[in-house]
Amino acid sequence: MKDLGLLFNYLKQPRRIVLLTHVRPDGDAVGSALALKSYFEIKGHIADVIVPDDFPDFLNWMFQSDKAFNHQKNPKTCFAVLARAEVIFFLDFNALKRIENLGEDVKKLNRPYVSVMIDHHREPDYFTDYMLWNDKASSTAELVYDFIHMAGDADLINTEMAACIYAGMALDTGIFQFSNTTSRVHEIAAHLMQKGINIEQIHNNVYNQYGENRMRFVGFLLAEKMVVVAEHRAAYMSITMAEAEKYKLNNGDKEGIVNLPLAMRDVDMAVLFTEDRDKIKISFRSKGDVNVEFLARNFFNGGGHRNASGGSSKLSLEDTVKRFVEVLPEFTQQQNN
Ligand SMILES: [Mn+2]
Repeated sequence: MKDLGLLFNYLKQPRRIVLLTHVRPDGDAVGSALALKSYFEIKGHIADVIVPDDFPDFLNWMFQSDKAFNHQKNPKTCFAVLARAEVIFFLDFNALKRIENLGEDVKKLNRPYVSVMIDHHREPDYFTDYMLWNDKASSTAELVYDFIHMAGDADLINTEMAACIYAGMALDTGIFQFSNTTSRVHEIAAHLMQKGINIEQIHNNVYNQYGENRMRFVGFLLAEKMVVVAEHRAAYMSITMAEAEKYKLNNGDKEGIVNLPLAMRDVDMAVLFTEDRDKIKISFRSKGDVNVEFLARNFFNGGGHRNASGGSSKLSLEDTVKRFVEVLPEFTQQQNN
């Protein structure tokens, strides 16, 4: 692994930079990419963001979010942008397989480029020249802040960049409430506030964006679909494609729903199964020492963080849920040992 100082040196000349996020990009991924885009542009580089697929509408307020290239919608343009990159940043993910088809395009590049990973997920693949990786960091946005700091450019952070970094940290910490909320996170947030961001507006933009359909859907899900497994202090819910259709759920409407059961006193783990065209997507959330990363990694081809992980399954929705219920006792026992 090369020293970041060499990278900062390389970036003294104007470069063509491409910034990539993981699939189904969240606020941390998009905020990190857009903050870096602005930063690199201020520094005189050409910087393009490529997302593998759509990001949620509630991130559309982010500065230059309309400039991001969507690989799923415009694969040819994206490949052309990628092919002329001198530097590629991999943001908020740590293995090429996490960006699916876009990762295949990266593998096809036949000219040399400098590669940089900035990420905070556990167990990275070591596939880049440079890494700013720390699984103790709250978010990739926090590491993006550190990156700009290390480059000696904290003064260049403007209001738009600050808002993107702040939103990334806020979303990955559940608005500064999860265990990854360190004093450092608050220090950075304080510095970003000094850059003139409007916190109330950011929170309204990100969180208070429910349509009536989504509000009613959440009611339906909690009333009709949530299953509480009291003896394992767990709760799970599942969403079929037909239900998503019936309630006309938009991209992003399922965000955050997985967390809701954790508001119960006697629940330490919440799981959401979402039926997709070719697989079941699974989100895991937990409180305290309950390590859902272990569950996601060992049973559902996923991973992430101790209290927030993702996975997937090729079984049917019904069989995926069945499998979860089957492995739950084994998992609880592991946790207690
Ligand atoms: Mn993240």
